[in-house]
Amino acid sequence: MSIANVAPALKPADYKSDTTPIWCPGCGDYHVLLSFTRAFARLGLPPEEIVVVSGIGCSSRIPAYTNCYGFHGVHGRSLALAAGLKVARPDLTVVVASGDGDGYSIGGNHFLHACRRNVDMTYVVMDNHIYGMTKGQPSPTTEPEFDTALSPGGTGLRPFHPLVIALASGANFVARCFSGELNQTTDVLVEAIQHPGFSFVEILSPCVTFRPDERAWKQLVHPAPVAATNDPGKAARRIMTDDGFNIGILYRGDRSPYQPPIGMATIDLSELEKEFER
Ligand SMILES: Cc1ncc(C[n+]2csc(CCOP(=O)(O)OP(=O)(O)O)c2C)c(N)n1
Ligand code: SF4
Ligand SMILES: [Mg+2]
Repeated sequence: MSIANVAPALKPADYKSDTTPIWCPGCGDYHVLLSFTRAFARLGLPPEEIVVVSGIGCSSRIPAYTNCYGFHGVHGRSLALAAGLKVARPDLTVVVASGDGDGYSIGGNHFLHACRRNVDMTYVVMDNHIYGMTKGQPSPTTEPEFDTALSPGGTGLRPFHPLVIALASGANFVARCFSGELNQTTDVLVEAIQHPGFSFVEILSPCVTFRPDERAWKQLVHPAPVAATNDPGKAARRIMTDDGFNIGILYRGDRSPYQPPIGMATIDLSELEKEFER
């Protein structure tokens, strides 16, 4: 093989766009972006074969900061968009980025059905237990006693348990990460992208502006004490009873990914374009 034919290896910087992130200094999402670019480089995927899809929120700004194809969609609808894209273009690697408000509140119903459908894509939720972009309203993962001017005395509401909900709904890969653990988050993303079917990765990513208390997460996280299982019952029991801070791959399933029904008309994208032009 001639050396001239060997494509140079891509580096994480090759997946970054020229757009400078406008996240607050210290926001956990900076590290999530780094994990994305490192994972893409490790997988050696050409940027034009990756699509990063998102909804709305600070976390959902991430497609603009990568050099891949991107779609900054409407609030809570990223999964519907991404599923359609992956079914039409199975050759592309589809990674969806969301936040706890975008993904579990307005997009909650789509989350359930995306897990159930098991389309081969990776769903990353940057969970900071708050609506960061709109200045600190409680989200479905905010602690009931979290007391602010926007939720005086706390909401008193039991938080949502995204990992158990994902498992019960049929996600084929479930992991929890912490943005500050860059190497581990990169390793998990590489596996999540490679795993067939719907992979769900919840990344605890502190909002230093509206949840300065989350700086303490760095001291609270610890590696999951047991290896990932392929038994959803066992995984659910472990996740239900853990302290919410064990990180790593918690479930690797073996369901076959969604395949469009045999005989389904193939989509002629040029025809679709003509429809839009009318
Ligand atoms: C239909 C609609 N409703 C409400 C909003 C306002 N809004 C923008 S971002 C957001 C919450 C984002 O929270 P989260 O997904 O947790 O992202 P974060 O900013 O914390 O990363 C809301 C309610 C909107 N843009 N569109
Ligand atoms: S408001 Fe919070 S989530 Fe948004 S950029 Fe600032 S620190 Fe990050
Ligand atoms: Mg949030």
